[in-house]
Amino acid sequence: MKPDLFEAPDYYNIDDLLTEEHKLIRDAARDWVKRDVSPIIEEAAQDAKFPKSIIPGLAEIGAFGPYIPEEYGGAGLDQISYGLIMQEIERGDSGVRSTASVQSSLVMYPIWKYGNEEQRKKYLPKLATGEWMGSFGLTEPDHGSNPAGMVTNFKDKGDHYLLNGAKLWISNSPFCDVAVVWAKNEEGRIHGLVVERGMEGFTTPETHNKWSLRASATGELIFQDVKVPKENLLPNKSGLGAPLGCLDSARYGISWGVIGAAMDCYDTALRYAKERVQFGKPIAGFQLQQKKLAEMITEITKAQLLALRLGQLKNEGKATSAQISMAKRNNVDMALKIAREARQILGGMGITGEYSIMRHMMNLESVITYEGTHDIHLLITGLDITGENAFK
Ligand code: TGC
Ligand code: FAD
Repeated sequence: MKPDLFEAPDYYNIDDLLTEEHKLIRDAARDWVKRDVSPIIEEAAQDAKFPKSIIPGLAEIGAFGPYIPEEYGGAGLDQISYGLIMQEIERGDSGVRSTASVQSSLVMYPIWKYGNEEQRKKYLPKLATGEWMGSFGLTEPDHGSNPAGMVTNFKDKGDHYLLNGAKLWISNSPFCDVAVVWAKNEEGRIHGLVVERGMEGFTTPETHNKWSLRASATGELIFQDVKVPKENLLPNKSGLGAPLGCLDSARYGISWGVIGAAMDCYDTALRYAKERVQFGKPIAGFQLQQKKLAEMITEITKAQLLALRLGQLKNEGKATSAQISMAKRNNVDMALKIAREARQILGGMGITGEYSIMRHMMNLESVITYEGTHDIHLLITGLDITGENAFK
């Protein structure tokens, strides 16, 4: 892969709207990605292996629990800092950002918000350092967009719960130490349980042959009569709103993250267009290529402003789930379209691993599907503005 020459576009001087702390945190993450992710990520993706060597670095830049209070090992940062860290990591690779999203928003967040003090103290510090890695089991083979239909269930056996079922498409599953699993009790009410590796009957087979998110490990969580201690149930929230609350936090992070992938594609395509000569001049001098590049920077700028405003609302505790859906949907779509256009600017070179664009493009095909598909987020906006439910 070519050396990482990334220069971040900031067409509307958005840096002026950030605090010095935001910029320091962002720049530290940016430097780390350049130093520790860019040199290894293409090979990891080609080999379809999550590069575990980067786990300590992710912890060091605050990517595990950026907004979790420091008393539990988190970085105690605000929501804009969280977004900026996700942006920088996904500039490197969406699969690496996935690992951080899952650890922070889908594992640490529910333990922090829905767990008791003992659970917080037991799990959060180790998750913050990356000593333990987590996964989040909501999706099932027959229940993806409609998690309310889940069949994974647990029964009260007096001194423990007995858990049965299977989760599919689970990021980090093959190597997770703990899994936050959503399952129904005997009354059909959804609860979160922390399942630990080593519990008898709990297995995590890897899903192979993905063309997308190849540097992220994806797999199943299978529960066959797993005895889960009663103290592993998250006591402070139940019902579908509990996992969906975690998704709000992760979807918010994605709305920033994908800006990073888009910026990398744009920056690569702009540099290439200025250097690549055809018909006697750089291809950047042809109107057709300028149209692509001009539209890319316009869309990136709009997405940056959307994410920043959403971050301000999140900091004030005012962001609605529907606002988060709009940003996730818009920004992922923006990034995927930019990746496709940028790849064309590189011609044949665009399909090779010499450049990051094709990898971003393939990754974003997952990002537009997970955490609620492009369609589901449109229906969430539709319901919010009309009051009419078009899901069912
Ligand atoms: P519905 O009746 O609308 O809601 C049930 C209860 O949940 C509440 N609620 C929310 N709470 C918090 N945040 C949200 N975003 C919420 N949306 C709804 C709602 O108020 C209600 O509460 P209550 O107290 O009245 O019971 O539920 P529904 O069954 O009609 O479904 C709605 C729908 C379709 C929007 C929802 O099921 C959905 O979002 N589906 C998409 C599923 C999804 O996003 N799965 C993601 C799995 S995890 C993942 O992909 C990780 S990838 C990670 C990575 O690698 O980065
Ligand atoms: P379906 O729900 O079967 O949808 C198929 C198509 O039908 C989609 O186009 C969808 O938009 C459309 N559709 C569905 N319902 C409607 C409707 N009402 N109206 C109109 N169209 C509709 N899940 C986890 O729990 N944890 C994870 O860590 C995790 N990581 C993932 C990692 C990867 C790489 C991938 C690909 C997925 C991951 N997922 C995870 C699962 C992900 O959240 C689901 O794939 C996603 O929610 C969609 O579910 P599905 O794949 O079953 O598709």
